[in-house]
Amino acid sequence: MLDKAKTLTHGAYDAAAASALKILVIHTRWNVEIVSALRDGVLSSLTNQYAIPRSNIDVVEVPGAFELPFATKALLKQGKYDAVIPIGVLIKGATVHFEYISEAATHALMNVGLESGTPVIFGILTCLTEEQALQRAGIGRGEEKGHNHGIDWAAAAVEMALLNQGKA
Ligand code: DLZ
Repeated sequence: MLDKAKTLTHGAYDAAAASALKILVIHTRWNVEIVSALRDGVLSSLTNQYAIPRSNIDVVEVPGAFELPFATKALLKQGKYDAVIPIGVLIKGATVHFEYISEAATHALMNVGLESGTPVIFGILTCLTEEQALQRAGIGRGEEKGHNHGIDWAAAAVEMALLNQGKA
């Protein structure tokens, strides 16, 4: 089976430029166990794979996925970040809440990235069940733990930040 992580991992890149990047991670307090695993996947990949010092990475919390676009836009005004990784988990429930928040947050995050000129990664899992979300955070309950998508989001953030700096 195709290793999904590999499809998002770039080839040769400017390692020195990557290690100097300043990254903003914003995560929700909803679905905290899954979100924490994704956040830790992001942080571990940025610091270990790309040698970005932890002091170059700010981590901010917001209530839920709906707040991620506003927080991204507000914090980008500081002008100090090369990329933003907003992290949230939406799990389909009995109402149409899921559809509204998924669609609104997805479009708004895309717009913040395009309007600000700073890469904003799509770090929201939109899942039909909790087990799907656990699998995508690498903490599945069964024998198969799944793959932590935070690793892919870190790779995407580094790749897009370097591209934005003309160092891709
Ligand atoms: C209200 C709500 C619901 C039902 N589900 C989720 C969810 O699965 N994941 C998530 O991140 N946030 C959820 N929220 C909260 C909204 O995103 C938002 O924080 C509140 O509606 C306040 O604006």
